[in-house]
Amino acid sequence: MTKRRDETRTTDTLDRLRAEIEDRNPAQPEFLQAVAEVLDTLAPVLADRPEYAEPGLVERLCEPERQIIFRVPWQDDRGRVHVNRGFRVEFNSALGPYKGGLRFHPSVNLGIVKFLGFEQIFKNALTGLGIGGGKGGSDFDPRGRSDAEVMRFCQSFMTELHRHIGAHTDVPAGDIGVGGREIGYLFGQYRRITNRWEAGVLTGKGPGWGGSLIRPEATGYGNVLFTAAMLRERGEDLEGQSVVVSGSGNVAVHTIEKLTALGANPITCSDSSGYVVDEKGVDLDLLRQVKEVERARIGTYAQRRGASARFVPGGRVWEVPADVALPSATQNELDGNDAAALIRNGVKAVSEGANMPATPEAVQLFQRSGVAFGPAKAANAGGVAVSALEMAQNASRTAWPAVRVEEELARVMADIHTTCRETAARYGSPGDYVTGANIAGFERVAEAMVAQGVI
Ligand code: NDP
Ligand code: 2IT
Repeated sequence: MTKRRDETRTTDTLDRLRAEIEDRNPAQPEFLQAVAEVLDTLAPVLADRPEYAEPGLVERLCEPERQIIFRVPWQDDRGRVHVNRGFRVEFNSALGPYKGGLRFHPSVNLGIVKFLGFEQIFKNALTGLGIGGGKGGSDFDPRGRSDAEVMRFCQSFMTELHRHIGAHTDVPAGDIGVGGREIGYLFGQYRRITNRWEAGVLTGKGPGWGGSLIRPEATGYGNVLFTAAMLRERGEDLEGQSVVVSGSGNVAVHTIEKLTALGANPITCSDSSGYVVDEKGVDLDLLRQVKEVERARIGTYAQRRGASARFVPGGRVWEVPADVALPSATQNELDGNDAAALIRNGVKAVSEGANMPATPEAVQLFQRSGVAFGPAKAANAGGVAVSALEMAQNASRTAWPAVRVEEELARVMADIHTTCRETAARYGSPGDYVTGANIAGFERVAEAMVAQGVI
């Protein structure tokens, strides 16, 4: 009874706080969405642990420690000057150096970077590997740019960013539009400016110069392992299940690879031009040739694949019936209508490879319909977990074999799955991975923030 009263009181406090945050951060809908999704689940833990409900703790958690915005001028191949905007939001370092990727996409703005940095705090806490939360990027559009243009952009971006980062301060990595090529150019410029071979300043490096094996694979592999763990709780496994995957970048490709290895049948992939459905299962070699080697559009896959594949311009993969759905492209790519279509078609599990791909309405529909739902903070934490393992290898000047990294990744994902389940059950929401992930991540950060005082 008292507990319920405490919970009502904390819910009122959280509602007030949410209104204040909305006032203070206008025109940042994605950030406000990410904050609301977390605050909506914290009432039970704040009622249970009064020290975390102390005035100011949640407010501090929702305000970045530091936000850096800078000009990024660069010249294209014809000598024309372009001016982009660069961002790094250093959100929370209670558990370790700021850690999180860089996104290069025309849609990037401060609100997007803040939403991603906020998510990263909880995700990184869930890994248990001692990393704080941050994110960065630019509204630069790499599409159609030559390697030389991308290199000049990365060099200009790092010319400013270098003064803010470091192996013990802030460690960026990749995200949308930033993969091995970009990390290479960024690392080269950092090394040149600082005259330091400081491998631990960036993760996602090439395996010959400080990168960890399995880092490129880790996010997609991790999400598939998390999905398999959710299915196991229901007495099922992935073998023979049909899977709709969105996206065709780093996360999607390695999701498809692991699904195939485990005997599942990934039947779709997509990009912003539309999607491909391939009845025989996506041909990974062809997909990589089209997207990674040629950097072409996804329709090219269907043109070359033959009768089993069809390109649907402008469509969304969620209209294709499947047992499992793994959104792996971008935020808010799966809305209430998409969720309803998936549920109508009998989907059993949905797990977020991308960050915040399902809208709040979609998440609610899945949960109400008894679909197993893996939230991004837990399900896609494999990427940043292996980034932390890359930092460990760099610090000890060693390189682990792929099997060791894969074993560690599997251990971390299993641990996150168990932690989310146990936490959800402890707070009265058994099977609710959203509540489990938010509260478990929050507890770890809150404990460190309380111990370290008001800073
Ligand atoms: P990539 O750049 O490799 O691939 C992104 C894919 O998503 C492309 O197919 C792209 O299509 C599509 N996409 C991007 N933006 C949009 C958009 N606005 N509308 C429609 N499609 C879009 O990125 P990643 O695979 O690395 O990242 C995918 C998601 O996974 C992101 O949400 C990212 O934050 C998240 N993530 C990534 C991790 C990593 O380790 N890389 C770790 C954890 C999460 P197009 O080329 O047409 O734009
Ligand atoms: O969203 C993410 O977790 C990432 N883009 C990976 C971050 C990292 O530092 O590896």
